[in-house]
Amino acid sequence: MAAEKPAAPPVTLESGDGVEKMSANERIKVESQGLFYVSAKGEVHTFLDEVRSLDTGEAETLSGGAKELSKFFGIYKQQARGDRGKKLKDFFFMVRITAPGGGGFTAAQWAALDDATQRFAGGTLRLTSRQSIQFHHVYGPQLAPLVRHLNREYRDHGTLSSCGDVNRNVMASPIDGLDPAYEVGSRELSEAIAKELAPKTSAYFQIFLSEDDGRNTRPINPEEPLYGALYLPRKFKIGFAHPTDNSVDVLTQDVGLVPAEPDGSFWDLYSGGGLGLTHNMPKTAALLGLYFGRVPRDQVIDAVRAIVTLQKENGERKDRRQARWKYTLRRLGVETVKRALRERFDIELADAEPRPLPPMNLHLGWHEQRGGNGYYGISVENGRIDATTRKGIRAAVEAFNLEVRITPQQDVLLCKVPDREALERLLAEHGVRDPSSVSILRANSMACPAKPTCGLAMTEAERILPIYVDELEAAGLGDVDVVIRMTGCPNGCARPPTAEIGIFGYGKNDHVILVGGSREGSRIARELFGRVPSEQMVPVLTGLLTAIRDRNPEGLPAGEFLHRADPGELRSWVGVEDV
Ligand code: SRM
Ligand code: SF4
Repeated sequence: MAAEKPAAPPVTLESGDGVEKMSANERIKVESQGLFYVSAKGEVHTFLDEVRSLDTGEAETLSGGAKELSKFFGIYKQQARGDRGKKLKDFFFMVRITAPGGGGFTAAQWAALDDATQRFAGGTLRLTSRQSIQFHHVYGPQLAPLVRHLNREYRDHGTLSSCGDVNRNVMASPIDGLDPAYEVGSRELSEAIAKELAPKTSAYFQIFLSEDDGRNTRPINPEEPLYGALYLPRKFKIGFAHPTDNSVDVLTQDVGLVPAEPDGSFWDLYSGGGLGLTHNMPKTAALLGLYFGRVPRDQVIDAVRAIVTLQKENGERKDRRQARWKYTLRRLGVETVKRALRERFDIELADAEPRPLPPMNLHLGWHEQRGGNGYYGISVENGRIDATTRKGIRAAVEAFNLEVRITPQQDVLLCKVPDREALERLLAEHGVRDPSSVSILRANSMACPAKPTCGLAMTEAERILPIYVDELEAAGLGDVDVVIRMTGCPNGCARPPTAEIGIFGYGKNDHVILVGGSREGSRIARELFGRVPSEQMVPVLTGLLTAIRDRNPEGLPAGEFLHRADPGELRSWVGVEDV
């Protein structure tokens, strides 16, 4: 038998390997001099040159090099996908904003985001699983005007670092500050971290915001004091739970923080979570964060910065599939990393018993709000706000001067509502669906965009899951309280590996089905079926939901029931032995 090939030694900043040994992405970053220049085949031009060509319609889309840099500015090059997923010659962009802690948008900010939808993005507004917003179908000439609009009307640097090899949108439980019982100050921390870890070069300003053409021919300030010229090896994610709410799925984050005291004075620190994997590549895996210990509030930002620094120095820079912190951490060893935090970065990381994780909550309907008002959660299926709901939310936000937050389940919270009845009346007049009329099955479900916009999608997700739910409801299963999450590929954007039933695409027509995640996000679900063709999906889901309802005499939560059930027996109950 042939011996297994030994793993190649990592190529990192620490290993001393030069950029020529690293991946093409690393070369693009370093040659950009702080995201300013695009180099291709010996020729160098500015990113701004490409934006100008889009403005005039001379170019339909960005070049390959610019595409990689554009992510740091919150921009994704996309292409429509037709029947059978074939890429069409219809180029556009997806633009994502940064919204730490799910926004807390003022009425004026929400109006600006809503206006952007109509003016620049073909009417699309998509809430994301990291509490942000994406605009799809942004065509070349609209790209820079959209970014400028968001900066002017929504927030300074409003799309910077929502994508790219940097820290991404920082998540925080959307009820912090609203909940009357506990306030842990996680939204302030998420804002502070977003600011601390945002890229610092002048490129974004020079490319999109400055009108001084004469000064935009070379970078004014290419320096990145924290990241350096190569930025991070990969994306980096941070999230804060609340004492009663783990909707941020805290163990799936690169750094996850759970309040250890009810006032947020101490935090349990977890690190090394991440969900993406590649089919048939066992060295990739969905992994949960590991417990490190407890940190005082005034050192949370220092601890996060220290972990980012360790990832910058030690992360793999040749093989991007091995470049996430979850792999770096396991290669270095938890004890080594903890020691570095304590000794090199002076973090007061105390050994402790972690507090139990709270469950994920949806926050739909009415809730008492700290300070007297109420907040109201509206269910938005897969985060895709249709025109009716969009108009209704806008009318309500403007009529009552509401604050808007986005949940990690892609839903909306309308906050500081002065008059509950008046709000309900106005929303009903506009045809916005009352959350109590949405089945628990549908409200719990979540899917990623997949086709037609995502270039990595293998199968459908956002467009097909509602159809499956229709059929399950029609079969009388809408009351089954189970969390189903579906994605079009194993990257895990709607977090299927921590769901009670997780589904992700495999090849053009098949799906992997995982079962047994927990409401607390404390387990990775296990694979029950490896290849379920689309035609079999409804029978398989019907079988699973029927088993949860009828073969669960103790009334265990769905994830617990599926976790404990014998896989062979579960398959036979589903009535599909082997697909
Ligand atoms: Fe994601 C890439 C959409 C949350 C793991 N994700 C993508 C891209 C940008 C595709 C691409 O690279 O070309 C998708 C855009 C599709 C489109 O047409 O809009 C995309 N990801 C999304 C969103 C919109 C899904 C949603 O249903 O809301 C979420 C946007 C979050 C945000 O606002 O920042 C989104 N992505 C996630 C999550 C969940 C989370 O962060 O809580 C994950 C799993 C957690 C993790 O990171 O491990 C996730 N996305 C990925 C990966 C796999 C990363 C990996 O380690 O392997 C990719 C591909 C990549 O990075 O190479 C990816
Ligand atoms: Fe695209 Fe895959 Fe993410 Fe879905 S999970 S949005 S298909 S990358």
